[in-house]
Amino acid sequence: MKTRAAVAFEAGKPLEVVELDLEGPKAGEVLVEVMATGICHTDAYTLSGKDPEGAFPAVLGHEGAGIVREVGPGVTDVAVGDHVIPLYTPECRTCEYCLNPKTNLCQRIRTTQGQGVMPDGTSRFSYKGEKILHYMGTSTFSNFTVLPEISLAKIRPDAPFEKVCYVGCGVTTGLGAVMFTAKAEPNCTAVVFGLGGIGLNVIQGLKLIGARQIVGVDLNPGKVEMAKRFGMTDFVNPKDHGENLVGHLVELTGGGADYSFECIGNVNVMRQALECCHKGWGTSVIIGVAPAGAEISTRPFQLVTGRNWRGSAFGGARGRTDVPGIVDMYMEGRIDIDSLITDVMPLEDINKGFDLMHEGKGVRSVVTY
Ligand code: NAD
Ligand code: DAO
Ligand code: ZN
Repeated sequence: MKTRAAVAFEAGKPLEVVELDLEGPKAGEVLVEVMATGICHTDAYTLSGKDPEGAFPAVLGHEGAGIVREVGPGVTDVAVGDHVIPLYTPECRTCEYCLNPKTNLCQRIRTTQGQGVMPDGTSRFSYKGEKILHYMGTSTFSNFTVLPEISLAKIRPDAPFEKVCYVGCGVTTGLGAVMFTAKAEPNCTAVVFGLGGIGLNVIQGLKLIGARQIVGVDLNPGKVEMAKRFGMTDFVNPKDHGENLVGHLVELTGGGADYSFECIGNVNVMRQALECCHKGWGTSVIIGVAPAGAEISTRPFQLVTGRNWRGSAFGGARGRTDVPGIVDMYMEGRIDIDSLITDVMPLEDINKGFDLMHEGKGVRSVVTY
């Protein structure tokens, strides 16, 4: 079949909207009509050419929602007509990782997904006879895409695609870092570094679990209003505190935060996030993706004296198990997604969505097909 797609032909160049050839699903695979997709920093990072795993030409996009249109042989867990969210972190439920409750990093298709191909080692996309690669196992910048069955979360049919696509990455990453990775408790104190599309979802996760104090840290005071609306209790601009930012945060939280979250991808901030945690028990969760090759540092005594450093991918969520519940939370009005989707555009304008992100305008742009 044919599908309209925004293709990354080369690193550092705008996406080109073209018509691709798409082969149907093979064994264990599913054809999905993508109805909406968010544009995330990770797509921009890969497009920039800085992602060591980035390969071209490829169909990027990993934050989508859509409808199952065809299933390949042996597919049992989804059926034609089901509404689904593609998962860049799959959940096979049988690999060593899925069987270990300490991780969500299913490894069933890790190697081929990283190479931009389906589990059988081939791509379903092509253009004028040349192979086009998949991306993160999802490729949601195509109106139709093929995914392994284990990379799909089935969701309720009344959820609006142009909102719940954001659950495919940003919402789950933020809420999950609080609920699944940190397992933060009611009445805790927390510091959130970076009040963008991820940090705001961390804040709403903290509010949801009943955190007592939620301190937001950002260089941009323009982020304050939205962050307050989501539950931030105190705002700190690093520019106002120079070298004493950590000391100020420790004082503000009465001895250090129970939890901190780095939602930027800056290794210097990661250090501040660890060091503003409470001696004896404070846990800092790294969510931001730092540039390739960057390294973190601190004095080991920070850890000897009881602070903990953690990392979180996709919020520690197991996609097929946890994502439907997060969609339910939105539909029940327990979390806000609408305010975070600040621009909606057709596929033809997808490069404008990337421009808005680079300019720091809005929170999330969504493409509807
Ligand atoms: P964003 O650009 O929307 O937000 C970043 C915020 O940080 C901005 O408000 C900016 O003003 C602020 N900021 C920048 N430098 C700062 C500094 N030195 N001190 C304080 N504030 C500063 O980005 P986002 O979409 O929220 O993504 C955040 C990070 O999370 C990115 O690195 C992204 O790649 C990563 N991410 C990780 C996962 C995961 O599973 N771990 C998933 C999605 C995204
Ligand atoms: O090595 O098992 C693995 C997969 C790691 C994927 C982690 C992805 C999280 C960070 C990227 C942000 C995605 C938008
Ligand atoms: Zn698995």
